[in-house]
Amino acid sequence: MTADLFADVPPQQRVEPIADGAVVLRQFATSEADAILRAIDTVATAAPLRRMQTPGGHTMSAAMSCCGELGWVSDTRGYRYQSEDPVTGTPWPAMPEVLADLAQRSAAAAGYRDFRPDACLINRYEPGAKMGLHQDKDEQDFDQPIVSVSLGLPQVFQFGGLKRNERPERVPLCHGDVVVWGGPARLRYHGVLTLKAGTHPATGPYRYNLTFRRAR
Ligand code: MD3
Ligand code: FE
Repeated sequence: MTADLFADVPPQQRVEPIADGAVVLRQFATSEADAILRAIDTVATAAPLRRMQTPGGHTMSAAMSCCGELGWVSDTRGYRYQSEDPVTGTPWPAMPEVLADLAQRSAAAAGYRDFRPDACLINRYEPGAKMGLHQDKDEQDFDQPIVSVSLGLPQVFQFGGLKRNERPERVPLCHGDVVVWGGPARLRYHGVLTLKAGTHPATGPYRYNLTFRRAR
């Protein structure tokens, strides 16, 4: 008889402030991960993951899609939010309830009581993929936070200052981790280092990151 002594022990959820205005909710999404991944599959069936062009003519290494009223788009004309997917020419898929609900509960746990995202950007990283230091400033109201959810392989997040030249801190983000970025952290430079190869039971060779935004 080998009873599972830990069957009823909840995952190690912790709240870690990582900077003024930024809170990591470790393992906040772990119990919902499979439902979130099914929602990502549903979105990606209608709005395929694609590698976008940068205004400078490069191809991003992360594959992206969006759901919600607005989606973030990059091409040689610039960065913007728009209501249609340029690949299909149709509106982005609606934000699945499981995603909208998670975003709202995460923001509330960090003190933002009525966060109603109108855009969710889905990033999928394969080994070798990264995202260089940048600011998220295509949204209209910087008083609104951004909620990020990491799933699958771990990846090192880089968190810099308000100027590109400040040396970034490194924070590993793992399966189920949620981060809420608001207040003075909202316009800080950030990015992720190159994803190392591996296999995660839930996502295989990939890391997914969802970012929930209020674009308008
Ligand atoms: C700090 N994504 O989609 S998530 C992005 O892992 C993006 O895919 C990264 O940066 C990723 O724009 C990082 C963490 C994150 C997201 C948005 C932020 C940190 C942030 C906005 C402001 C400050
Ligand atoms: Fe970003």
